[in-house]
Amino acid sequence: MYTQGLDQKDKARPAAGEETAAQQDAFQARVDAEEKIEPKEWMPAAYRRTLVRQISQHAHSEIIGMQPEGNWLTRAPSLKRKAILLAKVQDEAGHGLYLYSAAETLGVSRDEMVGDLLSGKAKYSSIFNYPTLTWADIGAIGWLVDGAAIMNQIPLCRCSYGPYARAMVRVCKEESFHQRQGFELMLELCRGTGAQKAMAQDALDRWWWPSLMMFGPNDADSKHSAQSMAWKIKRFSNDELRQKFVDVTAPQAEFLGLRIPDDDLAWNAETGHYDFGEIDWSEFHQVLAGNGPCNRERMEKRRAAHDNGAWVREAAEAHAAKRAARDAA
Ligand code: BYC
Repeated sequence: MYTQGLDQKDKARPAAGEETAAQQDAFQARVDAEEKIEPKEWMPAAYRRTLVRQISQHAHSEIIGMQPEGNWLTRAPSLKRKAILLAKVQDEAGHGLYLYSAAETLGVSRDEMVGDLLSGKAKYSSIFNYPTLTWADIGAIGWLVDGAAIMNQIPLCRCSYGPYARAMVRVCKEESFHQRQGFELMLELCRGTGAQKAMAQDALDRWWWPSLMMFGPNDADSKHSAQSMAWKIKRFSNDELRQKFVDVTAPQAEFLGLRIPDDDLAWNAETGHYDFGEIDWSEFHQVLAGNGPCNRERMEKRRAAHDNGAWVREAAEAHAAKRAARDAA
């Protein structure tokens, strides 16, 4: 439905060199007036490219993000936990699909986007290159990873590009359920035996820093932020969102009786925020370069799933062609 009519080459799409200053000014005025930009309306080529990059990477993250949690589906400790985890992993698949659809409204095909992921050209979130070693990791992912995702995604509900903003409304509702199930799982472990609490602490120790990296490089090193904020794709900078996440999460860790693995973490009454330690950016860059603990495994699995699903895509196309022929007759 999003892509209706996009198969006709749309006149509103300029080549970068053809854009006039007047067009760009008029576009910026619309953005400044908080108007939503819709698929067939004029937009600068760079705005379109930025959105395709961000939305497709976001979609890929949702799809690759099913793997670390999927790892525990057959080993969940009870039927209730299994049902909850299954629902969550299915939600992530749904998010990926809304996001691919939102990106398609910009004139890029699903095949192109998936091709870029499979060839290694397109990124996905660094966080999904870490392993899920124990059941507590499922709690830590819900609490921290979905918690960080919501912090980043709530402002995206006000993104200037209509289809992305609208997709985010539903995604955020589901993510907040995910975050709460993760926190509740951690709470149950923390109120359980000593061994269960130790497992929860170990998961926090391993997921804390990678969760902070989800927000991207520091503002000074974020090459896209200034332009994305001017276009109101991003509403807050990477560092602002990271700080909000730390401020919300530190008291939750205290409530759980867990220690965040950062000696520099301390409440600062003067700023009204928590101070926290320096992120190991060399680790972040290694993960982005494909050298994280699970990058290769994640991509191998995704490629295999894509190949194994070829017959489904072929069958769907054959079915669509048959229906189209029947309708035409
Ligand atoms: N990992 O200039 P910057 C989820 C890249 S899924 C990998 O600050 P920008 C969930 C960045 O792409 C969570 N790459 O960029 C699913 C850029 O490289 P390129 C995913 C990263 O775009 C299942 C370069 O570094 N959420 O919620 O202004 C289970 C410079 O960065 C990362 C989204 O995708 C990273 N962490 O800001 C549970 C949200 N950080 O493209 C949960 C939408 C940065 O030039 N995306 N890079 O080669 C965004 O909000 C923004 O794209 C970011 C980065 C804040 C992530």
